[in-house]
Amino acid sequence: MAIKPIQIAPNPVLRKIAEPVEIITDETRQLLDDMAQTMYDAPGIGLAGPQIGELKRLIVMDCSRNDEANELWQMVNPEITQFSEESALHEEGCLSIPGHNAEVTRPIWVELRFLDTGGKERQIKAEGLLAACVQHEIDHLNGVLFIDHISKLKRDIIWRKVLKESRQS
Ligand code: GNR
Ligand code: NI
Repeated sequence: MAIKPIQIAPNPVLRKIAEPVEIITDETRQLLDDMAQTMYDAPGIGLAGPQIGELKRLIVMDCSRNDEANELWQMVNPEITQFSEESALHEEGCLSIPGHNAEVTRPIWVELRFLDTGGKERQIKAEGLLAACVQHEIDHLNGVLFIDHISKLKRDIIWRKVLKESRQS
């Protein structure tokens, strides 16, 4: 297991489309374990491949509360197959846009299909924070960031600060 450096905006890798994983090997599982360790270390509730510079359709999530047992999800090629008509606002942040948060409107539940670490196809319905998180992570696989879901005014304010911070570091 290893903690990998998290890529920060405006790094262009965060705007690329990640490639599906054709075969799940020990290397894939190693990468998913490194992603989990990186997520827990950050700490965050989710992490997608492009955030550690790996343009592969891999995500990890753990939305359990601090007083609950860990609930680690490791997903290969996740796809949303259905989403609720009803939406809700959630405060979101992103490890690749540190220090900035915004309220994002998203469907309150999604059904998704993915391969687990053994290559088995699984289908689940995600609700609550897990639903918001999985949509945020799948967005990363498509080069989309949470700021793309907010008003242009708010996005421009955050983006100006992101650019300024990147020049200072
Ligand atoms: O740690 C994170 N918190 C979070 C809060 C609300 C909705 C989504 C997230 S994901 C984020 C970690 C991250 O950047 N994942 O890509
Ligand atoms: Ni993120």
